Order: sequence, then C-alpha cells, then structure tokens
Amino acid sequence: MLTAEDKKLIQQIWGKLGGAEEEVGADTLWRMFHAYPPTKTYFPHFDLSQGSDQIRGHGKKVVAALGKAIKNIDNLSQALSELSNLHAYNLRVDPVNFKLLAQCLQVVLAVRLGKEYTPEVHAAVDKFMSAVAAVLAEKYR
Ligand code: ZNH
Repeated sequence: MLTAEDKKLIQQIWGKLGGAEEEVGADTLWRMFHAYPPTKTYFPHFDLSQGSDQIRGHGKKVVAALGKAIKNIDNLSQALSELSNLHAYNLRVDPVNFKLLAQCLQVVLAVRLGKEYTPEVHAAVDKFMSAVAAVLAEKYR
C-alpha cells in the first residue's frame, strides 16, 4: 500500500522531470531493450535504434500514462482501465516484463536525479510501479 508520504514523494519527483518526460520514457525503453533483450520481441514493428522516432513516441505515451496514474493515484484501476484491457487482451505482454520496465525506469530516474533520488523515493516509486503493474495485469487469465 502506498502511504500518504509515498504519494507525496512520487508527485514531487515527477514534478522534477519538468519537460523531460519524453526523454525519460525513451531512455527507459532503450535501457529495457538492452538490459532485457527478450522485451524487444513485443516490438517487431519498431525501429529500435537509439533515439528512433518510435522509441521516443512510445516512451512519451508510457510516461504520459504514468503521469495520469500519478494524478489518479487513489483510483488506479479506473484511470488505467483501458490500458489494462489493451495489455491483457490485445498485446498479451507477459506481466514479468512490467517489473523489468519498472526497474529500468528506476535506473533512469536515479541517473537523472542523483542525490535527490533517495532510498525513500526509490521505495515509493517501486511501490507505485508495482501498483501500476498489478492493474495492467489484473485482467489476464
Ligand atoms: Zn505498454 C502500448 C503503457 C508496460 C508493450 N503501453 C502502450 C501504450 C501505453 C502503454 C500508454 C500506448 C497505448 C495506445 O496507443 O493507446 N506499458 C504502459 C505502461 C507500462 C507498460 C504504463 C508499465 C508500467 N508495455 C509494457 C511492457 C511491455 C509493453 C513491459 C513489453 C515489454 N505496450 C507494449 C506494446 C505496445 C504498448 C507492444 C503497443 C506499441 C505500438 O505502438 O504498437
């Protein structure tokens, strides 16, 4: 469960990205494709070279979805319901991959924010990403 303090930390840290969302998303995807190459199999139709339009475009969408989730942090199931359908019925992404993406996001945020990325923030982001992953995986069967 996310505590009130966790939620505050997540909102603060997200606020610090100011304008760099697309880059954070693209860096996260790029890192995921390299650290965990099997994740690339979901994107056979993408140009996966660094900084490609598709990586940037998709990174922007993913980060925008996370931003929406942060705004609706007390109501994640509802806020992410369409995405949950998409991942469960359409894309059929193995939920294991949600953890990999979350881990890559942690590294990208840590590199970008340095000392500001305290263990408390790390823990809060971890809980948040687990909550998002749980919603994205809740319709699988
Ligand atoms: Zn996902 C898509 C989000 C994870 C795979 N995604 C997507 C989108 C979004 C997202 C927003 C778009 C939609 C529309 O367009 O409508 N994701 C997300 C999130 C997460 C995710 C938030 C976490 C957290 N995904 C994921 C993973 C994977 C994926 C892990 C694998 C690996 N997705 C995907 C795909 C797609 C998507 C494949 C489709 C793409 C295209 O464009 O085609």
